[in-house]
Amino acid sequence: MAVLRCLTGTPMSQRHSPPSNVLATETDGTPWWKEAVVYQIYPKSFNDTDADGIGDIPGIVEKVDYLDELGVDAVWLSPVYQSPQADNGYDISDYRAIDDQYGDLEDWGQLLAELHDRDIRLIMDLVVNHTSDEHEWFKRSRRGEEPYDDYYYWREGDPETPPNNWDSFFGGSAWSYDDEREAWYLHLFDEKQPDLNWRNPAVREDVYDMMNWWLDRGIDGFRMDVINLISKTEGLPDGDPHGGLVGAEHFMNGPRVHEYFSEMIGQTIDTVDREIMTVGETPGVSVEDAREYVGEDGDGLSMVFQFEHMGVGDGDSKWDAGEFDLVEFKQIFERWQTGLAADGWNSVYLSNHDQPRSVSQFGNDGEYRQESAKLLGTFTHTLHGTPFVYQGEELGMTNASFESIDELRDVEAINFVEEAIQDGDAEDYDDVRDAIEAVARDNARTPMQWSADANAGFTDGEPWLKVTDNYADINVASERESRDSIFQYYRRLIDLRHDNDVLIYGDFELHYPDHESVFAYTRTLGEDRALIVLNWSDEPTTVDIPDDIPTDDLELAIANQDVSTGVNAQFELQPWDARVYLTESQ
Ligand code: ISL
Repeated sequence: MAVLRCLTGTPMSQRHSPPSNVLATETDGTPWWKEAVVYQIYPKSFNDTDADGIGDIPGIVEKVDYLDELGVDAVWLSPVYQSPQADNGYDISDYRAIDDQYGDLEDWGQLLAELHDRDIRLIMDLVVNHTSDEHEWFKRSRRGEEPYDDYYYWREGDPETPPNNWDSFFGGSAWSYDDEREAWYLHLFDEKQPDLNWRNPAVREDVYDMMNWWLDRGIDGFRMDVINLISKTEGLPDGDPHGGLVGAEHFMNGPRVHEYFSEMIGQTIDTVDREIMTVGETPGVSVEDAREYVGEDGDGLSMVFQFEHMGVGDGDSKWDAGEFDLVEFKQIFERWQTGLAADGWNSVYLSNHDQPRSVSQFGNDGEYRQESAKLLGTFTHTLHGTPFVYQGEELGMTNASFESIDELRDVEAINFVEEAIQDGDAEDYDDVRDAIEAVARDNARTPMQWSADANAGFTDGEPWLKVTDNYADINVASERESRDSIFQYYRRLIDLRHDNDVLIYGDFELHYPDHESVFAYTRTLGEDRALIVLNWSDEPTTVDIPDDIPTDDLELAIANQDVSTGVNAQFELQPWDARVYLTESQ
């Protein structure tokens, strides 16, 4: 692992005055983010210190030692900027201010300092495909004021007929009519999230200025929200109406996306003297697209979040979650692991604030919750790429139960229920409850479970979204106490990854591609090898060890159940068995 040091007062930026609290990597030429484990914080649900039922930045500061104890190297902080909260902060009305509910810039500065004191980096969320409709730019744009009149996609025409047939990600048309300007505006998400017009150079310049403003404050990177949606096909033509999100071919990985990315990186990240991490959130991206974003001759992003594995088994819509198919899941990972090995870098994740809880989606959150949560962690920490842990994943937090629509908070989920009832697909909430409890984003957003105290120790007030019922059993306090807990296992996994370059840089090779429940792979780096064997199922299974897996010098490094340390001719695997073997020399 690269050693980190805290630099104070050393000029780091080529542009302006030096940020006062910057972490630099001892220069061995390796970008720090390749060796890092990143922890995502969803601030609204992390820790509340002022009893308003909403998490806040002082609440995160209070828990910085917890992050340090877990051993993570960086925090990705979901948006804390000023926002009307139509989409929990992904609708920003001022990029340079902290929302009152979270604190202020001083609190934020303290958070950065506390993290950096512990050699933990801070990645900020960058949401620039759209702003809030309450952003100054939009307010002026809707009045037709120069130079903002062309900052968004405006189209005049019949107020009854949207300019094209594009869908919004959150249901309904991607267009809303604005009475003030007497024109339609485009919003790929909520109507309170108008899309910025990236074709306008002034928009791009304003975005880059804002990014530089944050870089000058000493941050370590950006997670870039739906960044591959920023370029739209010229003329905004109708999309193919059959299947999927209508219009996607005109706004995902659009015609000028590479130009915008290179320009953005060139004018922001590249002007900074320290290593900055960027992770682009890129729905609908293929390995080939990704290589162009992150490869050596690519646009300069460090890595992207791809979504292929998250939708395995889904029907036409995300609400139509089908049977998980491990063989397909393995094929997807093999493609990404090998596809970005020589040129590029992967991100590895199974959960975030938009997805159900990973142990509920990919594991067994009942009888085998402990084992399967540990298996999923073993998986994400032993692949090529930077692992991301979403808050509560390290405790094996599960999906929630929502008795009625009144308990939901997410605009996407509420729209879905309302539309289903309106369209006659459901009579009432109960008809769609299963879909909500399987996939709604609110599942991931329930308050972090700190203890068995009231409201899971998250707040002394009324939580903005209800706490999951199982908090008395699943919480940080109890996980910390038990040696065998999921939390302690995550700590060991993170250490193991830090201590073994083969787990970071090793080439990936898949074994048993057609096996329906065993996911096994080797990572190889020079003489060093790691063998990872996972039984992704509720059933015990035995597999012969094929000749292409060299086992003579392998030793067990970590396992989620009691197993003997050596490797015999067969693996006898318990349900959700997870093992990592390493060559002895390591
Ligand atoms: O969650 C989704 C719908 O089920 C995804 O399609 C999600 O909307 C998409 O991944 C983009 O997500 C990001 O941008 C959205 C915001 O709501 C999400 O929270 C954010 O992660 C708009 O800013």
